[in-house]
Amino acid sequence: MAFVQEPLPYDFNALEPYGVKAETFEYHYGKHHKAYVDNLNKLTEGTELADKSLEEVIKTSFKDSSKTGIFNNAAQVWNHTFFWNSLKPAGGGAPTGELAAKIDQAFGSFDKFKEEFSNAAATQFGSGWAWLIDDGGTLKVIKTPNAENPLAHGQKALLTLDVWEHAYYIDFRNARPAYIKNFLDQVVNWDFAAENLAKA
Ligand code: MN3
Repeated sequence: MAFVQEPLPYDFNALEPYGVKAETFEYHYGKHHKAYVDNLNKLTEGTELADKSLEEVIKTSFKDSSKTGIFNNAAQVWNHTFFWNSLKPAGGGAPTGELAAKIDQAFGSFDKFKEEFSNAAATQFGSGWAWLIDDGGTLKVIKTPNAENPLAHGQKALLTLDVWEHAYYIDFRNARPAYIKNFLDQVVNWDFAAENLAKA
């Protein structure tokens, strides 16, 4: 059974009014994300990993230095699907309920969280990801290089932002801070983060 690219949870042009062009999804979803899926299928075809879940492939290959290529592609497949869901049209605003309470508890306030998250996303040198995670009941902001993700470390991801240059070059050119601000102001999907927090 081959690994499949999950459908984008909205139309390519759904985020146009909120700072993210359809062209970004044509490249980022249509070419970059698709290439990770295609590469993963090529690398695992005919091996025992081909029949494992994507999550199992990520956890297994992360610990095996002979499987770096498989890890990189598998994690990038998962990371991008998670990232598409971390965005929504007319997103932004502030979380509510238990998620809001846990953010206040961990960071002091929502503004402090935004500061810490923005800082992590801006200072990830080169390619990588910024994450809000639930680490054994405590919320944390972390950044990871390249394809690395919380799943590989046994942590629960709540939300992510792709800070590879390919994620923002069409909309914001080299201005990563403007891309981060637009994410938090206009497209971040707090409903998705709250759903992840509620999962066992
Ligand atoms: Mn990307």
